[in-house]
Amino acid sequence: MGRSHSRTILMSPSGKPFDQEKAWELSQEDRLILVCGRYEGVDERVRLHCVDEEISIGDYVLTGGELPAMVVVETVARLLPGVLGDENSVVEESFSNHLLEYPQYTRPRDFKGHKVPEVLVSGDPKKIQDWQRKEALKKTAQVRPDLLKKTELSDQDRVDLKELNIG
Ligand code: 4GS
Repeated sequence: MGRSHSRTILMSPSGKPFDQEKAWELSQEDRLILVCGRYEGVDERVRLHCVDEEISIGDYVLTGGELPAMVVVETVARLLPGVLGDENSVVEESFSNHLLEYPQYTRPRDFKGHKVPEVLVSGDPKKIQDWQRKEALKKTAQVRPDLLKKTELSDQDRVDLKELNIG
């Protein structure tokens, strides 16, 4: 395989916040080297001369960078071809960029009187898709309105958001 290009990343609270966009970017690399400090930060010379960039998984302090590294590995790995069973699911996911997941339902259709929404058992894929998109918009608007600023909204999305009295 020869010496493929690699990117060396230091896991550190002073790094750039890790997000899905960064995960997509890293998934394009031939290889990643994730450097984890333990207890203290790493030697400044390592940080300055051996590391391409610093990444943080969030504003809190852990004992070591191992768990942050695993978070990066898990997030990036599932974007690589062949890791998830269905390649399309990751692509579909990228269409709902910056939206939270719509509610999921499985069997049974009636759980202690709580029914699966009628539209989901309608067998109409277009109707189901529209419902899921609208629910994702609703959920995001309610719990993470900040994310919506980055979402690519269709005309229908804007109509739906207005209707929900949030947009
Ligand atoms: C994080 C973080 C972290 C900081 C490593 C104290 C040991 C520890 N790394 N995102 N020294 N948050 N690292 O807490 O990435």
